Parts: sequence; structure tokens; C-alpha cells
Amino acid sequence: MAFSKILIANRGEIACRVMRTARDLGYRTVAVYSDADADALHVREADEAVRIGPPPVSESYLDAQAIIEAAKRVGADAVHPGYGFLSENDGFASACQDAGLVFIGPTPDAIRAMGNKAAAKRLMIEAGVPCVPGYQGADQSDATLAAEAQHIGCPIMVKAAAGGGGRGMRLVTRFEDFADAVSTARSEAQNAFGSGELILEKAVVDARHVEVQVFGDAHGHVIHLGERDCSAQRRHQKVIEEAPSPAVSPALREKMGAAAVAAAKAISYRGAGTVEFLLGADGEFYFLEMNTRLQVEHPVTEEITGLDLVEWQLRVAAGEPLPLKQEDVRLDGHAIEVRLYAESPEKNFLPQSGTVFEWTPASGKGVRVDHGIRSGQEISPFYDPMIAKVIAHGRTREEARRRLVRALQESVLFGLPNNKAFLVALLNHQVFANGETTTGFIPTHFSADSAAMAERAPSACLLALAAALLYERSARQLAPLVSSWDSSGIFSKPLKLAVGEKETPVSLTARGASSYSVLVGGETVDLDIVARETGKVRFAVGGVQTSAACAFDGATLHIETGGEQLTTRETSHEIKSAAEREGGARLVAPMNGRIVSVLAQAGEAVKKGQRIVILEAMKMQHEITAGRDGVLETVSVKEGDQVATRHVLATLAAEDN
Ligand code: MV4
Repeated sequence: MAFSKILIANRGEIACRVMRTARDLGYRTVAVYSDADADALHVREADEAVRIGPPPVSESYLDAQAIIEAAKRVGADAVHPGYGFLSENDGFASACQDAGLVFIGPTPDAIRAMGNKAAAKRLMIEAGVPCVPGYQGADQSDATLAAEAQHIGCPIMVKAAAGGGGRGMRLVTRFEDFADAVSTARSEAQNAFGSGELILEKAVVDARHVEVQVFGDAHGHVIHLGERDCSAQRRHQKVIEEAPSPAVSPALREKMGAAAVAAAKAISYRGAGTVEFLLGADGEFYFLEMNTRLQVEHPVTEEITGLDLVEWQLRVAAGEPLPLKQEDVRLDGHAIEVRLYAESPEKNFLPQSGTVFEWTPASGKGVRVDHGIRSGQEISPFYDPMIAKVIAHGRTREEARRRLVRALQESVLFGLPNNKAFLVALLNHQVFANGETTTGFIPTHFSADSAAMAERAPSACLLALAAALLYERSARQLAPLVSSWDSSGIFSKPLKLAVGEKETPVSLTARGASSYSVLVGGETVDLDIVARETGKVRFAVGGVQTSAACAFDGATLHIETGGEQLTTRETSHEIKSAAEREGGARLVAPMNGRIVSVLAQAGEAVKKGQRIVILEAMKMQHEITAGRDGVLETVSVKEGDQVATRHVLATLAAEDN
């Protein structure tokens, strides 16, 4: 079982995270990469990195054979799968073994045992683990399912046996809806997982998602490392995770921990695993599923236990016994993690691809940021757009929460729309601050049309600061030899700041060197630029000093202060873009993606708003429509083409009037 060179079959932050510990323990590290990741951080940080294929995951990070061949090529003798991708694929785990590679994870049998919800549940019931009352039998006839549903009583959850994370799941609150729910869940499951097998469960309402971290070794020992509360989810995606759960007392922890250990022992579990439970408002808990891998949110457990879970994984894989006994596990303080994503909360959380212009994670006491990106790096449409996990630890939950808000606000992320302000709003919400989060928290308080999700207009202060910075830069660039002004020269300058699609007029009056009065929407802001350093400006408004992060990307200015972010440029002197000059003659790709259909041909007369091309990016479809009536002159893409942002998809012939 001894190994010396570990291949990490993953990318991004988790590849970086695993390599950090592997290196600390003296192992050599090997990264794998697709063509989209040739210069990614995980590739740079590895001792060696092997190309495994083109960008699509099916041809790279999900290609088991390519990964095993990569390991052979460079003489790696162990494989860490990270999370996602091949981490819970029993075929991959056994292919590694067959190739003489140590798979750093559970046995293929253990992975398989938890892969099917019906079989896993039968096993758990036998092991005495509390499960939601329901039906998980082999007979899948409509009559049997309906009879079982009558027996369970509404509300009922219909779930895909092969599913996970909410796919193929239906809630039935009236028995009349049951037959339809079964038929849609069945076909959804068949399509998504290749199996239409269903299970039925009593629905537990107003529950929390509480999961227990377990660890087993090859000598039959299993212990737990406490729980994590991941109730703050959006569409089955975890957004905030914390440890311990505000809803779990020491007595309940002991009970849930014992149930999780029993679950793991029932399948002779080895390595890191997570047993997920629903915790009802009444304190009853029920097994949901077991994740047979290291999880995204493992850092909160590390923070409160002081342990390195990747170190434990490597030690267990090398045949060592678990380093601690159950009674030696200590939980200290509280830790909270949030997932920072390149996505736009204002646009229904649409994933964003493009270039990260500036990324400087926060640091400081109790703050940890796990990430895998560099400034200047592309967020590719092929993969999950998570930028980083920001984690804070504190003596108390409130200290951790406060630290995390500050860490988020101090992490500089310019160049891509992201969910930072959304995360801060969640953390500052009274329900979260009180520790009262259930799975209904985000849907109830942050629905798509709630005020919290509205795109807010930038404050007058931030616009004034932007005007001053843009002015100072253009003054320096246009007349570098004229020292901008002396205190005698007072003059006003009208500027136009572009924010998103809108233009905001402001009037800037210089009152002295680096001292301005800025008129914004009827409000006058007196502003002084106090000091400048790279990436930062210290400024004062009405005598109150504070700092902002700032960066110029060409003519575009990014600034952020106090959690408020603004991306803008000055447009009054800008020459109209080619597209505007041509009167909307070109249709360009709004983001990197793949053409899924082309709906019109060259020579065709089209109407304003007519769909011309459909682009798929991050599993979402985007309609590219004609900007005006006209005749299509060229259509330069076909179905299946991969295009980059601003790629010209089609052109309209000049208007002949
Ligand atoms: C449930 C449930 C209520 N009752 N099962 C969602 C994902 C999958 N892992 C299980 N899920 C649920 N199963 C019963 N019997 C409610 C959910 C659920 C949920 C669970 C955890 C976190 C967020 C959730 C959001 C909606 C539904």
C-alpha cells in the first residue's frame, strides 16, 4: 500500500488543496489538465502535469482511461479523485486497483453499496440507522407504488433511486398528483441516470440538512468528526456550510454520530465519508444518503477539529490506523464557509465565464480561502464556475460570521459578475444570524424577485470616487507633462459614466490637487483622494476617510468599498463602437459557449427580436436575436461550433433606405 507519487484526478481549488497536504507529507504531486486548463493554478503548483484531453469533461476529467494512462506515463503510484468527476465512480476505483494504483478513497464495493438509494436504504435499515419511513422495494409497478403511497400518506417525496442532489425528485402534497409525479420522476430518472427506479418517502417539512463526517481505516475502526449544517441551499446547491450545527446539542451529536458510524461500519468504510441526514424541527433525524468522498465543505470540519482531513486520507490509504480515537476528538469554536461563484444573482444566478481580471483573497486571523485561480485566468464555460471557498473560524458562531463577512468584503474579485454581495446579504440576514436556517431559508427570503436580488444602483459616493479616479487617469494620460492643477484653477468637467447598460452623467469640479466636488444625480459629494497605492485608494468624503480596492482594465475601472462594487468607464469621449456605427449589424456571442442551433440562413429577411442563434454556456441556453429588421448577410457559425465571447455569429446587410 506504500506510495510516493500521487496523481490528483481533478482541477481547481480541490486539486490545489490536495496537493498542498501531499507535498507537506513529502509526496510528489502530479496534476492532470485539459486544454482549457494548460496554465491553471493546479497545473502550476504540481511537480508534474499531464495533458489528458480537450476541454469537455467527457474527454478529459471524466475519461478514466486517459487519467490512468497519465499516471502510468509519469510513474504515479496513487490517485486522489477529489470531489465530483470520478470520485464516486466504483468502476474508476477498481480500474485504478487493476492498474496497480492506490485509489485514495473507499473500496469499489463501498462506493457501489451507497450508489443506489433503494439498496443503501435497505442496508441502513438493517444496520439500525434511522431512515425516513417509505418504500424502497424492487416492485416498481404503478399499482404497488400507489398502494405504498396510500400507506405512507401525504406529503410524499418521490425520488430517483439512482439520483442524488435533488434530480428526479418530486414532492406530492395531494394524492391526486401522485400518478403524474411518478411518471415524470421516472422518465426524468431514466434520462438522467439510465434507470427509472424510484423510492418513496414521507416528506420531512422544514428540515435541516445536517451531515456527519466519518472516517474509517483498513483495520475496521470508524469514528466521526462531528457534523456540518448545510441547510442554506439554493436549488440543491449548497451556498453556506457551517460546523457545528446550531441545531445540534452534544447529546444529539452523540446520537447522530453513532448512527453515522453504524452506517459506515455496515459497508466496512475506509477513508473520508459523509453521512447526510434530514433533521426535523422535532429533533428527529433520518438518513438521506452517504457521500463516499471528501466533500467540498470539509474545511469547516478541519477548522473546528484542528485536523487535516487530506492528511488522514493519505495515512489511511497507506494502511495506517486512524490517528485518533473517538474520545480524543475535540470540537473548538465555530466555522462557516461560503462558496464564491462567478455567477450573476440578478440574472437568476446565470454562470459567468470570462477573465478574472483581479483576484486577491483576504487573509488574517481565523480566515482561510481555498481557491484555484490566478489573476488573469479564464473561467471556462466547461467547468463549475466556483472561484473560491471563503472560510472563517471563531470562538463563537457570531465571531465566525463577523469574520467571514469581513473576509468576503476584503477579498478583491474584479472582472466577472459574482455572488459576493449575495453571500454577504445571506450572512447578515437575521434568520441566518440567529442560526435558524432551514432548507426553506434561501427560497423564502431570497426569491428571484425579492428586493435582496434586485440590481442596486451604485451610491453617489462610489460614482463620485469613480469620476475622480477616471478623471485623474485621463488627465495623466492626455497631458502627462502638465502637473494637473494648482489651487487657483477651478473648473468643472461633465463626464458620463457607463454602468451596465446605463450612462450616468456627473459633473466634476476640481477644488485643488486631488480634491473634488462631484455632482451626481442632484447630490454633491465632496471628495478628497488622500493616498494611492497599487490596487488601493484611500479617500475621504466630508472628512471621513476610508479605503477602496481599485484597478484599471484598460479604460474600464473596477472599484469596491464597504462591500459595494462598481465597474464603469467614461464614455463622453468614446468613439461609438463598431456595432453601434453599423446600427446593430453584427450579432456577437455574449459569452464563451457552444452553438446548439442556427435558426436562420444568410439571405433571409429577419425581424427585430427574431432568434437567429442559440448558444449554450454553463448548461443554460441563450437566444441571440436580431437587433433590427434586415436581411442576413452572413451566418458564420454552425451547430456544434465552440465560440468565444464577442465572436461574430452573423451580420445583417446594410440598410438601404
Ligand atoms: C427530502 C426532503 C424531505 N423529505 N426527503 C434534496 C436533495 C436530496 N439530497 C434530498 N433532498 C430532500 N429530501 C424527504 N423524505 C427534503 C429534501 C430537500 C432538501 C434537503 C437538503 C437540503 C436542501 C433541500 C431542499 C429541498 C428539499
